[in-house]
Amino acid sequence: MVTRRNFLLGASAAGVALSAAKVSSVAMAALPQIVSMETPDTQPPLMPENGRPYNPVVTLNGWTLPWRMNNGVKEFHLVAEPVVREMAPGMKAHLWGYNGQSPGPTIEVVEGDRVRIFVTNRLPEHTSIHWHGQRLPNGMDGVTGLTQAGINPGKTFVYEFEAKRPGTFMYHPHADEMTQMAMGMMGFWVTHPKNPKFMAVDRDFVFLLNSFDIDPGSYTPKITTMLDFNLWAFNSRVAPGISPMVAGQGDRVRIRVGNLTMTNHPMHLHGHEFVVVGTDGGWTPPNSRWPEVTADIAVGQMRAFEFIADEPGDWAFHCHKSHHTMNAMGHDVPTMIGVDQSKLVDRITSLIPDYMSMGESGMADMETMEMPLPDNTLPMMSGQGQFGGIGMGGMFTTVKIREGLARNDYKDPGAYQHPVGTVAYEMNSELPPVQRQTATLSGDEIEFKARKPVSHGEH
Ligand SMILES: [Cu+2]
Repeated sequence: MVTRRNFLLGASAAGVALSAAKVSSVAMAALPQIVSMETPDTQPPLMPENGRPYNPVVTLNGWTLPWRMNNGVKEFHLVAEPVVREMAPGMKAHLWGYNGQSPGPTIEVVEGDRVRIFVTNRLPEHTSIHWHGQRLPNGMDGVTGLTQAGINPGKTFVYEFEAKRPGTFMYHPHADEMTQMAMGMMGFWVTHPKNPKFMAVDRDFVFLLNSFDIDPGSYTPKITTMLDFNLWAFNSRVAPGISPMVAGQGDRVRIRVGNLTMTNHPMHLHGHEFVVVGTDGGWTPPNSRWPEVTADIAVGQMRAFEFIADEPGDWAFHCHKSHHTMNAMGHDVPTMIGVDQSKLVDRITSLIPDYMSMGESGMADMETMEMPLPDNTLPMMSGQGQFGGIGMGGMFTTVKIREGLARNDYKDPGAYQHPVGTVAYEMNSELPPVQRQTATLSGDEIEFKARKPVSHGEH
């Protein structure tokens, strides 16, 4: 893990190395130290040690990039490079990202800051960075060919502009986007308001929605996939690998989400209502907000939700498209509910001994089934809660609300301890007999059997 202290020490150490190695002092002095992250764990908020004060965000399964101050300019160094990202324990993906991870680090600045970003390309092809949603000079907008030349492999470009508008932003390449975004190149950007009291919250979580198509048993995403992705992720992590968002009871919580997938995601919070306080255009005026429990986020959009975490518990927060809460294995599985597969299994297992039938009474058996999976493949619906299998993968995590949490305590408090009498329970009594409509087939009438089409290309 890299701390700000390490970063600053590293920065001064670079100055020492410089005279020893006799590298061009101009070149070395111009480039800030490269700070990299080795773990996909959620890092604690980066408290600003210089510059204007602000209330830092917490990046889900991510971190914030430290900066150095250079004559009043905040200098950051992003390195586009191949990375190995653990998407959940048991599965690593070979992606492209920034500074050791995909997504890259969150960049946090304050309204009015002068920002200089050095972008070094260690990829095998040219790249660029587009600062999605920012007001900036046209030549800093990062569109290869249109506003700048591509950053060739081994080269470093400098972007410089004033962070004018406070709000929620993203960064991503505008060069061979189909490849570079499918490989995981993206990051979050927050411009904090000049007045830290403006819309202050107790906890401010950020993450990007992204998606990958990685065949079971393989490591590298298929970059030509247009819609039929099989790993739906928050910040290149999938359930059960996504950190919980931890909050104290009564905290005002903000969750900022950017969507860099190819489809919309109706994000749904359990147990609370939220309001959308921010969009791509900035903060929404209070009189334009209304309560929601689900808000759709279209492709390329950002949304900021806020709510008072007043109900303790482990509350689900997930995309409401149910195939987005499942992991790889492919979704091209025919619906077999009610189809007797026993004779089929006998016949196939004589050819393929490992064959297993699926889905005769729904897919819930996938939550616990020990399938013979290829290496580096996550079960479709894993994740255990205190009452058993959660049956979710993909875009799923929890908001864990606890009484009396310290203000800066973000560690997983474990499973919620429910007060006595507040958990749904099984009823033990004689049930009235079940009345079912009976089929009245006779003679050569044929029962109609329908099977769902297996393609879901239209998201
Ligand atoms: Cu979704």
